[in-house]
Amino acid sequence: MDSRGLDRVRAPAQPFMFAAVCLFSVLGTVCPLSGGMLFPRESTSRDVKHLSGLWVFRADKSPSRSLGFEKAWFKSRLSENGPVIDMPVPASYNDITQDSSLRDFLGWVWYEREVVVPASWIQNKEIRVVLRVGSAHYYSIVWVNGVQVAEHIGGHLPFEAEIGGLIRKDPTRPCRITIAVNNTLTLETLPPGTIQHMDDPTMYPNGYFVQNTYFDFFNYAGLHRPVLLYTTPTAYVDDITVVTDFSDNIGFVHYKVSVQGAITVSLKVTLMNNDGECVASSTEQEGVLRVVDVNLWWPYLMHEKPAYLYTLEVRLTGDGEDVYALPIGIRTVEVTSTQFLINNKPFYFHGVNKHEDSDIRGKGLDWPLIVKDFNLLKWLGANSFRTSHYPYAEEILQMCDRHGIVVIDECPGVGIKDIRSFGNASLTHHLDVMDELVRRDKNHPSVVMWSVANEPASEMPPAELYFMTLIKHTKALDPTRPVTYITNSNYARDKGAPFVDIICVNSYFSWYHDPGHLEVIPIQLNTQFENWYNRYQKPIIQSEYGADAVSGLHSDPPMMFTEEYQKVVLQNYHNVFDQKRKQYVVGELIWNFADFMTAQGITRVMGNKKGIFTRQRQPKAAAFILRERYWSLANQTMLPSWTKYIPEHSVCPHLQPRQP
Ligand code: BDP
Repeated sequence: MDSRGLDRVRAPAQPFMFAAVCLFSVLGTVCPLSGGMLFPRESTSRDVKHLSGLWVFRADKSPSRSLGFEKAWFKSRLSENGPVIDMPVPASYNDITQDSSLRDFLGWVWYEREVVVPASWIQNKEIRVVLRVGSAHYYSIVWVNGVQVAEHIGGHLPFEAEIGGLIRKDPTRPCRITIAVNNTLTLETLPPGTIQHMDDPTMYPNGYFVQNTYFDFFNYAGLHRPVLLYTTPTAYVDDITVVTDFSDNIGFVHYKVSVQGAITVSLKVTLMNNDGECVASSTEQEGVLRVVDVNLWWPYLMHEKPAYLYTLEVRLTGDGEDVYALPIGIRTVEVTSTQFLINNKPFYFHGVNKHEDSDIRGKGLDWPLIVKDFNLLKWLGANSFRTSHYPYAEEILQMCDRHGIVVIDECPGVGIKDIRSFGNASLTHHLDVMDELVRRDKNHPSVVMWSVANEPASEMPPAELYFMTLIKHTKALDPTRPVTYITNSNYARDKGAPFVDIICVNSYFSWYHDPGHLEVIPIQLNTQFENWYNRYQKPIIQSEYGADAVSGLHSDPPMMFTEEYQKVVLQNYHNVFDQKRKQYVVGELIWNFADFMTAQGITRVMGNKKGIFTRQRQPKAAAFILRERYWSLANQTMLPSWTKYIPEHSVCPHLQPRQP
């Protein structure tokens, strides 16, 4: 099958930049990509036009999957060269129809949408019109009125193209946007996968092939996040980088603004508090703003007023004017040999691992689901989550900033199991993805750590150079945040652990090991922690643990797959966490927040059932265990100054405020 470019030869790895750990060198080195990727926001100088809704769609089911390119489907309306169906955007296409061949489709699908562009955008040649795709899984090519404007590899990060010139060429016709998306995964994509051709005619139909993957979630595909058009003046604010710090009651906002299209740059940078009052300002493109009586950004449940956000408004003046307002939080992050510190105070992660996953929508961004999930996180008393196993939508990180939910931001380096995925081409792509991820997420106060991979084969010999390179590169991009990857390998054979700042370990005692034997958990978990700590003297997060439970399945005494068994697994883990968190364990993240869809297989019953909520977000028994625990942890770890807090919906006695 034609994977069109997924196997193309790539340029050699770019030289690494080792930044000195000093804030100004940070600002000088973050993101070697050309151009910024600021989230599109409306302002007095910028319009945003959302293209969410119904698009026209066709999967290219031709044997080679390349009919669309042979017949140039992008040159005219899709409906003119074959049958089309309605397809909502954003959404995965897989679960939208009754057609299993579309659910399990491999290859190119085609989306199209015609847009009427406001006349003012056409007439005013002093504005840029930018087409932005929030994410398209996995490899995509974009045309506007038949002309290719963008190509992007990678399924979880945004990309853009300036299309003003093109749409002005023929202002009388609507602007036709065509996007072809291919979900094929290869040994060099992130995540990796392989295509297996089944050539035995006695067993499989002619031309039969399957996609093999090495990760445990359904490879949903399509236009997963919003597609939109936005405008900027031709002289515009292209990027902003912010690094924050504080001393006593003074906050410091180190910022750098990058401007494009202006001959001379004249700027006004204003920092506003959340009442809209100016607290500091400057006219320099790069500098430090001093904030007296600073309100720090604190995690949820750590402080009376968590998630305090300021607004950094950048106003470019001169021939035209551009205004961009970036929400920022002032906080610091630091790691010692036994602690994770936020604003110099010990922070204990009591949270979850998630997936972007729900009925019908698959991995499509859905506001009701996002808000429901945040309500559940807060109900649970969770203060954090990991974006297992790929970057989540920016809209979700913005919610984290606003609600004080701390994030371990993971790149899609999941399932790196085959030795061929440790080659130069894979590494180069992995470095590129980290560049894109840091460029997009560097200014989120909620993001406190980068995870470069999940459970790679980190005991294989090439893993040492691979992870050393990757982690050093990520630290050079952003020396202000710790970097890790998630391991399930043997502590003594793990090749990348010397380079991480924090050890993140996944383990499934009494599930994948010693199934049914709950009694082994205390000893095995204790041994796990002691081994890792004694060898590396770095703080440890239990980044995954859990057990499948089919909602409504019961057994006492507990048996695997029942709600009781899931509960008891958790309780056994918690007893050990309570001993070790007094020493060097700095977090516990349950696997998983909610049940989620996987490929079909003999160990999965309509998906992975390790959720403490069902896929429809209803609680299993384990959710109540975790809720009690998280609120009790919150009451033990919140700052002493905070004594007035009474949680809403509180029913448990331990939720009462602590006495001074
Ligand atoms: C872990 C993986 C996660 C799986 C989980 C499981 O990191 O993606 O879903 O196992 O098997 O090892 O439930």
